Amino acid sequence: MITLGEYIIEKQHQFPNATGELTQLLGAIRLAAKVVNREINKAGLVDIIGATGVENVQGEVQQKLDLYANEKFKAALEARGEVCGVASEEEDEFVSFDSARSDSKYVVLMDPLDGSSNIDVNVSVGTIFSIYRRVSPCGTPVVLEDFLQPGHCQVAAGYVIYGSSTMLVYTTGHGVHGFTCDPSLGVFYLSHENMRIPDDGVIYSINEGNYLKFPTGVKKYLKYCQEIDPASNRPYTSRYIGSLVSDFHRNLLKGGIYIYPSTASAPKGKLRLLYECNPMAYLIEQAGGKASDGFNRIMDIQPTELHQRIPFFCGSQNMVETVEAMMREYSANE
Ligand code: AMP
Ligand code: P6P
Repeated sequence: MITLGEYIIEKQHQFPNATGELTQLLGAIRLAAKVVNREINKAGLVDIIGATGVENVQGEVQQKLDLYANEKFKAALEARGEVCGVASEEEDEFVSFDSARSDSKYVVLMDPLDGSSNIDVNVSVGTIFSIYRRVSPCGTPVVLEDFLQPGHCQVAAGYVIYGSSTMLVYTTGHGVHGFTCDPSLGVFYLSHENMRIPDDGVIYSINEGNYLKFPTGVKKYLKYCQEIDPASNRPYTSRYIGSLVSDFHRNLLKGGIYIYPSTASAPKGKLRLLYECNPMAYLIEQAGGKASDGFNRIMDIQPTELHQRIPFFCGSQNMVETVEAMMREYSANE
């Protein structure tokens, strides 16, 4: 039984020149995850459930636990000292930590509590994080360009899923590893080393309520999923939780595809490139899967805005390639 902390330090030793800064940063995320997990598990008992009435930059009403999670992750990251700034779904602009942190070489982008509208109906939610080396000189104030890096520059990425059990899943570019929290001790133990997503799956996750607004290629793919063809294990199964981390985690374990495409009303889709799609894309690629916007690799997209949205196709490699072929075939007429 190896703990998350022991595992992180063991991996650091594979980098003789490592200073321990990334180790410390990952430790801060581990601590904040425990604090948020504790509050989520008793959300029904204390007055931090439900909306604040305040809208975030996305125009979405913020749930109180959204703000709580945002504050706890920011505080843990600032206190640990390895991060010079943070960008968050809950923050209109990036947050530059005080000058004492300007020597730090990492920035963190996060969705502190994704799927939070599910909290008051007791459905799993998650935290998503993405870590980069800053591109501006250490010792100077962090700048927007430090956050607008393509996903292939990520140093690390991961998520916490606050579900039937709480897990932390992360990658630093050497595979995907999952740790399960023992609530009696508040300790994350290695439970899923070297997670791999099957090349094929029989689960598709999409909000079919938007069907009429989907691109033709997506409509064609959905009908493909629903055709009766036992030889290719179709019809597939539709599973959509409405919480990205939950749908992603299930597909990672069982195989499957998650799609949030552009729609007539949302031409860039709903999910955010920097702190939802890029970290999930890093994880899925490290697990042997694929992530695109229907045409291009997510991690090659050059960001232009902090909260920019992007259509998202993510999961088992063969499933993503099948829908990408349909997107290419039918996009010419759209
Ligand atoms: P550091 O000097 O701690 O910032 O580490 C330098 C680089 O070594 C990091 O950007 C990673 O690529 C790698 N590294 C250091 N510590 C770890 C760790 N605990 N797990 C995985 N990679 C690490
Ligand atoms: P819809 C939650 O708000 C989220 O960002 C993802 O976690 C989830 O997959 C998606 O939006 C759900 O969106 O439009 O289907 O309700």
